[in-house]
Amino acid sequence: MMTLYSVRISPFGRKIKVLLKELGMEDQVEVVAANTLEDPDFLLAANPLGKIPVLKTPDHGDITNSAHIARYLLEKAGSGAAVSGDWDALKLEALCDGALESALLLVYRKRFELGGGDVYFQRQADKVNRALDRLETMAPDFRTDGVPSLGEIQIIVFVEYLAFRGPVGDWRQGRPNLSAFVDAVSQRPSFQATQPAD
Ligand SMILES: N[C@@H](CCC(=O)N[C@@H](CS)C(=O)NCC(=O)O)C(=O)O
Repeated sequence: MMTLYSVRISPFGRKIKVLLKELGMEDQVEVVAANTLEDPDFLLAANPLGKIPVLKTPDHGDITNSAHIARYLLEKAGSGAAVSGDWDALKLEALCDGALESALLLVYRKRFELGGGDVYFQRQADKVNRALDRLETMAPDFRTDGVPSLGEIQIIVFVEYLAFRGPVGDWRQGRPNLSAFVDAVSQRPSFQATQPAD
């Protein structure tokens, strides 16, 4: 049994939880809550950056960074894995992860009541909105049937985090194709069972 450090609200952790469900590997991983704000010793021992998710593995120790954890799980699932991690999927994953990093900075700004830095934070909001605009242009090519790719998983995780925390307003505004894709795919049990919550 492997251990995943995460919490329900974490979008990077949610990527891994959805992936585990879609790969049918959920029973191989126990999820242990880690509150990053408290910097618990067990988390810092596994990841000096104090970030989640972390996956404790029998063969490669503590793997940090959700993209690497995803790669590890896809490798374990083997060539017949239900979820695609091809280059298109990896590029989409990177776009959504990068936009999420910016969204998190905006959320942390509010939480820690950081004054100043307007130009810097506006740049973060611009990154989020440009990523959404790019996804809108790509959306007609996304599949709405079958198991989503790793990148498609992270699109759902990204926009549902935006909807939950609201750092940049309504992501749906002016993005009908992306909205249609999200409405169709987010109905899957893997997403329904991992909805963001505090
Ligand atoms: N690139 C990392 C980002 C991880 C990340 O930023 N996680 C957030 C929670 S969603 C975190 O741990 N934040 C606490 C902190 O930055 O101290 C990944 O993909 O795993």
